Amino acid sequence: PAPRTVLLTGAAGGLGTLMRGLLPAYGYTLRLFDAAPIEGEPDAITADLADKEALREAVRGVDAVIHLAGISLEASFEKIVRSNIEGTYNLYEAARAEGVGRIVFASSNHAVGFTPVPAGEAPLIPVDTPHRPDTFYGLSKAFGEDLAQLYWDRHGLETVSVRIGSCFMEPTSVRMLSVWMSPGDGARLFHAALTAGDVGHTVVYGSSANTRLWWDLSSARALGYEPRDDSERYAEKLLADQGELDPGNPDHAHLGGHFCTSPPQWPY
Ligand code: NAI
Ligand code: 15L
Repeated sequence: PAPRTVLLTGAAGGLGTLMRGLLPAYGYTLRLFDAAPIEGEPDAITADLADKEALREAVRGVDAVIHLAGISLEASFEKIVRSNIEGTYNLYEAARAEGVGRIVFASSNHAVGFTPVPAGEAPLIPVDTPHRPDTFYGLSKAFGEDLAQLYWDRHGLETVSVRIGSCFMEPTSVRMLSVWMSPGDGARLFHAALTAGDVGHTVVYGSSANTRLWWDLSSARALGYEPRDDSERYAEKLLADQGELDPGNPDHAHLGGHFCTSPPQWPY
């Protein structure tokens, strides 16, 4: 049966807020979880991923989890370990113990961020390209993908790991012309990840059908994902402002962009 009640961790964040707006139209009832309180949502669970009891209660009775909570930029190794590595482990343990069948894990392009941008006619980057994290942040996403594989092989808990590109209202850089995922396509992809049959542990890239795409969307399409957007409609203005990417510029040479050279820091 299709999942109906879904725990959304990281519900107070940017992507969580977008998905709170879009996913109910697909028929989901969302249970919200975040360390930060969410205005206007008195039923949201305000707790940290370190709180194992709160996580057990949060996952009890849900059909699936969309796991967005965590540090979403670079931070000290200690902070990343606490929120993204131990936090994701705590979520998986709670889900296993409560018999939850599936998790959709917000991985990131930064798990493979040091992969060179495909030049010219070179093939798109496949999902089985080796992990090449560009930060401790990207390393924690590589860990999350491996944790998901372990929980599938060992415990039969399914995961779709979505290596999200950049999911914001609009692309704001020339790099984002390649990696942008529109919020509408994000909701379409999460819905496909929740409803596809027998996913085991499947890794997909999360982006729209961009003209300048760098990676292969076929594993996402195999889940039933049909992206409708293409960043190309923003290209003229962004290219006029910023110019084409320069492969000789280290900020432009890899999938992870400036995360490879001067990663933006988590502010807390
Ligand atoms: P965000 O930083 O806006 O939201 C993250 C949320 O997680 C925040 O509300 C924060 O309070 C919560 N959080 C952090 N540590 C926590 C902890 N220990 N316990 C409980 N809650 C905690 O990030 P955004 O952009 O919404 O991203 C959501 C997820 O998707 C993150 O895991 C991020 O790494 C991933 N992602 C997002 C991309 C994007 O384009 N927005 C791209 C690639 C991955
Ligand atoms: C990410 O993983 C970040 O969470 C998000 O804020 C963006 O920076 C995105 O990657 C990106 O690569 O643009």
